[in-house]
Amino acid sequence: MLRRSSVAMSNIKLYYSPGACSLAPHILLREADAKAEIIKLSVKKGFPEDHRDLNPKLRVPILVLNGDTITENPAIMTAIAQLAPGKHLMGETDLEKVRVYEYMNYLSSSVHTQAWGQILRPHRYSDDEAAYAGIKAKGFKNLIQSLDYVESTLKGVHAVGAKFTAVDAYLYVFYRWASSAGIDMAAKYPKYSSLVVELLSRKSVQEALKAEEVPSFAPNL
Ligand SMILES: N[C@@H](CCC(=O)N[C@@H](CS)C(=O)NCC(=O)O)C(=O)O
Repeated sequence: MLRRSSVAMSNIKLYYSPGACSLAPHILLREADAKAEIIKLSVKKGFPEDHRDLNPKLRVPILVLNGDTITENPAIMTAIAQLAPGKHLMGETDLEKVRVYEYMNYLSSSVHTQAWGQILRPHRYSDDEAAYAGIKAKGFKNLIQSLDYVESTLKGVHAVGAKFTAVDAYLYVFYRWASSAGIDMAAKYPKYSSLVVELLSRKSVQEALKAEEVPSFAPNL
């Protein structure tokens, strides 16, 4: 899919899987108003073998920027933010930038890899199938702990500073997943839910959801 853009002369491809963590850089590309090809690569049943060369780690998102392949959400979102420096998508002040990296690394490691990895992919934590139920249960506890933590950090509408940053887009991914897992996000996490209400008012988010054909999990506040 191609879009018009103010970001000149870059050749950008983003490989995504619907509703996966790749939704965050997808939203960010649209916030950056970048002309990009958004390519669906569903990993629901595992990473497709015929695309192994794209990323030997067998994961999406994958950003190909002027021929360079970039993986890992924090790196990809940094690269996208650099396309539109005036938008300060990684924060504006020095401290905001530090906070953005602090948050993104937490989301990528403790929340995604640890909690959600335990819940969705317990086989990564043990070869013993009998251990899976315990690993999933611990993952769920880790998830609740991380959602509580996120709620405690939200002071204004946005996660870092007074404006939208990449962290907001990333937080939306985990909000959707938690909602789909049956957690009553609106009741338990009102500040996180207010952030999602703000995100859903953004054209970038609506366009990304539409393109990926996934539901918004809009909170009923
Ligand atoms: N650390 C990577 C994690 C990427 C990741 O785990 N992506 C998932 C989708 S949310 C995936 O591609 N899973 C495919 C699989 O596990 O087979 C990042 O932050 O980009």
